[in-house]
Amino acid sequence: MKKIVGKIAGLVRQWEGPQTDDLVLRPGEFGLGKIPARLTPDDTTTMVCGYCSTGCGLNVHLKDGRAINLSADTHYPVNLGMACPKGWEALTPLAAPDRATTPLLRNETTGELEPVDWDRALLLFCERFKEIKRNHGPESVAFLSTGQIVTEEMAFLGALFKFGMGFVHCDSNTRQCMATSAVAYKQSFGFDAPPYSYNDFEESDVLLFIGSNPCIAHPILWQRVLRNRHNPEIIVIDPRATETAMAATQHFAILPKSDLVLLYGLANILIASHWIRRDYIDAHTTGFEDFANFVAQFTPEVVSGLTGISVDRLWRLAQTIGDGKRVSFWWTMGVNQGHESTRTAQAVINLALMTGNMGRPGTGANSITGQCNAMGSRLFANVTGILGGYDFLNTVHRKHVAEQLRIDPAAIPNRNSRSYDQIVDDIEAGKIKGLWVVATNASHSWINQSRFNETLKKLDFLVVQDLYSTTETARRADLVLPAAGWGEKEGTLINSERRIGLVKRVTRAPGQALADFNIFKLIAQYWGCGEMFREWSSPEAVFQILKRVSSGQPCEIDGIKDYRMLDDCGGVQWPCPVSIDAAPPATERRLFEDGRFYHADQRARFLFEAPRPNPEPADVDFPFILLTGRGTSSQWHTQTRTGKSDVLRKLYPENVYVEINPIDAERLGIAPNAPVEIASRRAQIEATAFVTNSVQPGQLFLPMHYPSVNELTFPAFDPYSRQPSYKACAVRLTAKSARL
Ligand SMILES: Nc1nc2c(c(=O)[nH]1)N[C@H]1C(S)=C(S)[C@@H](COP(=O)(O)OP(=O)(O)OC[C@H]3O[C@@H](n4cnc5c(=O)[nH]c(N)nc54)[C@H](O)[C@@H]3O)O[C@H]1N2
Ligand SMILES: Nc1nc2c(c(=O)[nH]1)N[C@H]1C(S)=C(S)[C@@H](COP(=O)(O)OP(=O)(O)OC[C@H]3O[C@@H](n4cnc5c(=O)[nH]c(N)nc54)[C@H](O)[C@@H]3O)O[C@H]1N2
Ligand code: SF4
Ligand SMILES: [Mo]
Repeated sequence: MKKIVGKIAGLVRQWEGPQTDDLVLRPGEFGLGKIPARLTPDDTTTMVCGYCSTGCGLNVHLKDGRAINLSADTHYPVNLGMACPKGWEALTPLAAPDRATTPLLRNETTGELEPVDWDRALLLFCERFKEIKRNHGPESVAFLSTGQIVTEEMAFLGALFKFGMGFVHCDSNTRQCMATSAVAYKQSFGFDAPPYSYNDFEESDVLLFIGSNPCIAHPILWQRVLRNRHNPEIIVIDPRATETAMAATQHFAILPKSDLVLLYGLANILIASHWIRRDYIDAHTTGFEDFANFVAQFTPEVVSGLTGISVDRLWRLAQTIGDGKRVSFWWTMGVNQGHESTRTAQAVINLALMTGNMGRPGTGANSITGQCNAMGSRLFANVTGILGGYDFLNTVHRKHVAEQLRIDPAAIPNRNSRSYDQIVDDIEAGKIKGLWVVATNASHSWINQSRFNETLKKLDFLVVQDLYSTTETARRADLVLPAAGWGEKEGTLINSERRIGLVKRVTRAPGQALADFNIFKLIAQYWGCGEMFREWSSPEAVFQILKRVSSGQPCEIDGIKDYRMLDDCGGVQWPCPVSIDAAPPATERRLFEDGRFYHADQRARFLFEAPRPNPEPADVDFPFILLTGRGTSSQWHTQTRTGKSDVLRKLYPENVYVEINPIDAERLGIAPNAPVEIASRRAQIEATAFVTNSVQPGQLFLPMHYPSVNELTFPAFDPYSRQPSYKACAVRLTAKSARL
């Protein structure tokens, strides 16, 4: 063991690199890979942004081989020279003083986190998790990870944990975000496949945004909408008059969580009015007759009563869809975060199928992803499916992947992992005793936060791997592993239109922080399964493994030769089989142009189910419905990164504020900017009143970026995707009582 440890200490030093001012980026290489030889140390290179799923290309300006500045890339096919404030400021958070620069271990006597070296940290990591496994079995340790590390790291983490370390249960923040889209697509199309390319924003003559606020959450995608030359009808379905709703041609301020009823009602009008494409339905789908019979009960009168939209406006909306030649349907968290979200997403898909708005330019049932690599985590993280979109329950799949990875098929679990909420339940029940949290700040972002944080106390060992030692989750850890961030390591990210883009190492991580990739490599060695991952030597080597594994799958990427090709092409969309005719592959591609879906019969399914009431409706004691979501384009989630930029901090309110309709404010004697209290059945928090017509009477909105917000939320989950319903719980609002 000693010999291995000595060797590994050497490896750590090697990966850290000397702590001098040497070049990070040398001519002829980037990070550990290759760049065009023309690059000089004071030149500019390009890479994709590491915040949202838009996946903008950024120019990185170098001095002496290190990044000193960023600007938007005018040639990248995604953003065409534009970037949002987070992108422009992406380097700043890397230099924050609270970066974790050494591993930190909790001193059991003082209770403080104290620096230790990597060797001690890794020995302890393995010792503690092995001890838990020995005493409680392979289901007693879990990890929670992310949609915000590169695909190669996600794949490594999932393979290491399940095949190498022999555990079963893991999930990621993608559950909070994209699980609904993944399940909905899989059931309807036969594979988790968002069909569009960004060009569709520009090609539509009608665009519907359902529970989606791109002006704030995907501002560069909104710029693509503004480039549309067809004078499009832009329809927003959102209880709030968001920035996007205000820019739309029609806004439907539906009652929260009434989307399913609305979408079934629209289907009913479209069918009754023959505004459907019978030829498309007959040729490419199954289940339409049953669906048509089912939606007949959703008459405009019934739907109007349940959604708050007048019968006239329902007709107008249906007609706009029916008259449209190229209609695209876009949805985001207003749909995905709900108690019946999978069926709601499928109700959107059904509208696109029945009107034949699929596979043609400017059409599609299009879920917009959230995090920079949520799509990577859906297909390549080894969490909900085996690497490359395979199924853990399928013997043939397990055997195939094992062959491709050259491992024993018995190393691949033959059952699915517990989902995030079930992992939390298992911790509470004492079944899961060890937890490893990688690149997510669960203590802030998980629903019904106080219970989550209480539950963490039941763990025997909590490891947090993050850029910062100060996150709400890291502060609760027994062991903190310091990670390098975006720009300090390399790999690929997959954006909302399935485009695989490249991230490069353009600056050095501080102190002893290591790329997640190298942390996983070290853990494999210390755990004793290093041999299994011998081929996983660098991110690009893993990329080659993922090409091999996913070959023949809908998400295949065999035709992407190497990182250099990604760099030259401005990213490449999947699928990209070796046989792809264009070289380099066409800049923008959409799926299902031939009407063939991924089910065995090549037909898409109409899936539906009776709507169910919101599990926590407003009542006499808690008369408001609380909506939550993104506040400004300068804030990112739990603010661990965006909160570190002076520039971004100037662009949003420092303290938590709540949007209140003027009618409610007046009734409750709440003046603009006055302090208020918001209480749910779980907690009470304070906020500043933002009196605005953007929310309807009886509703409140809190941005998710402030740590107290999830103390209020109610833990309801969609039964199919297990995605939390963050956007609707019952609360009470009062003016803050004057201090005595
Ligand atoms: N600036 C910024 N951009 C981001 C992020 C960020 O943190 N900051 N996060 C990224 C991530 S991970 C994600 S997932 C995306 C999220 O992107 P979006 O989903 O667009 O953002 P949200 O604000 O969460 O939710 C969208 C809208 O859903 C509405 N809504 C609430 N309840 C309902 C309902 O019952 N029905 C309907 N139809 N609408 C409802 C809300 O009012 C809100 O305006 O943004 C990504 N982009
Ligand atoms: N009320 C409410 N709650 C919500 C939502 C909502 O709409 N309303 N939205 C949900 C959604 S859609 C999402 S996606 C989640 C997001 O929730 P989180 O994932 O918890 O939010 P982030 O702040 O993005 O946390 C990412 C963490 O990873 C760290 N990190 C960044 N890069 C790296 C890296 O390369 N390596 C490592 N090791 N660490 C890294 C960051 O410092 C940060 O601590 O929040 C969910 N929570
Ligand atoms: S829109 Fe998204 S990908 Fe583009 S610069 Fe902003 S955060 Fe980065
Ligand atoms: Mo998300």
